[in-house]
Amino acid sequence: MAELAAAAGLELSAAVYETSNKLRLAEVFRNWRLRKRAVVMMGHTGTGKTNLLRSLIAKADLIESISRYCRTQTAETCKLRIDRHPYRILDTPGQFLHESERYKILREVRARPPIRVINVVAWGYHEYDINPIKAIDSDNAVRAEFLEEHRHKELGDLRKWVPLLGDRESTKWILTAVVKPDLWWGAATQVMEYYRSGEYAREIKSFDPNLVHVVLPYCSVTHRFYDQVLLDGSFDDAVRRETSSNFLRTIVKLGLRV
Ligand SMILES: Nc1nc2c(ncn2[C@@H]2O[C@H](COP(=O)(O)OP(=O)(O)O)[C@@H](O)[C@H]2O)c(=O)[nH]1
Ligand SMILES: [Mg+2]
Repeated sequence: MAELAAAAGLELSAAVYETSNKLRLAEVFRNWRLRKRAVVMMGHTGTGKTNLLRSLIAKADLIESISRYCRTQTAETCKLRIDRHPYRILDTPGQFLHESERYKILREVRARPPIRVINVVAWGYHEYDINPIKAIDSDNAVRAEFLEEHRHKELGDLRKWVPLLGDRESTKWILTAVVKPDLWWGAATQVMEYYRSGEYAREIKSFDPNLVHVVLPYCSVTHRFYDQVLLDGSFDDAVRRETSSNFLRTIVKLGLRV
């Protein structure tokens, strides 16, 4: 390059050349680190993937100041820093209509291991574009059959995407974020047991017993279900702070696994 510049009659000092080389190396290294910490986000429509991503961008500040930016307005791919470490998070569309797109993304990710997954579940509290009457009864209580049906959808999803991940060699970890604890915290023991060692966990284990699967509660936003259902009062600010920082610290710990 220096020779070319000289041939073209340009003054390109060795120092400038060296610096430009270093800059390029730094860029290559940065990209490599980003690729190393690429995380794909899975979860059914209305579980809370996009809110989780937004919350991570904002809350990461709680651990350390973070420079962050989104590539697209819809935040399909977001770069952010958690505790100074860079991450690239892919927010996959969860709608039925987008299913093929979602699996296409997963196949692409699989072609470039290691795969890291943030899997968003919500104990069946999926909020999306339907008539709220299907989810909530006349006493403003959530219908048990609605929650059950949507937990079933979470399991159905899992059965489709886990086999696409490949084995433990290609998949470093799955972090299951059980979101919306502000709605179900009173039943936390039952909820966490279901995802950590119950039916949900067994489904992942049955595919590969060695997959690293970590399950943590996380509250992205305090919000009444379909703007109607009262929040669970036991999920107060202190619990929220504790669960949030635990979640972020875990991402950092897991992210450093190579
Ligand atoms: N109560 C509560 N609602 C949440 C939480 N996270 C997301 N939501 C709500 O769930 C709905 C779906 O969230 P969204 O992020 O769009 O889900 P996505 O379809 O998976 O991307 C929205 O109405 C959110 O306000 C949470 O932690 N707590
Ligand atoms: Mg979304």
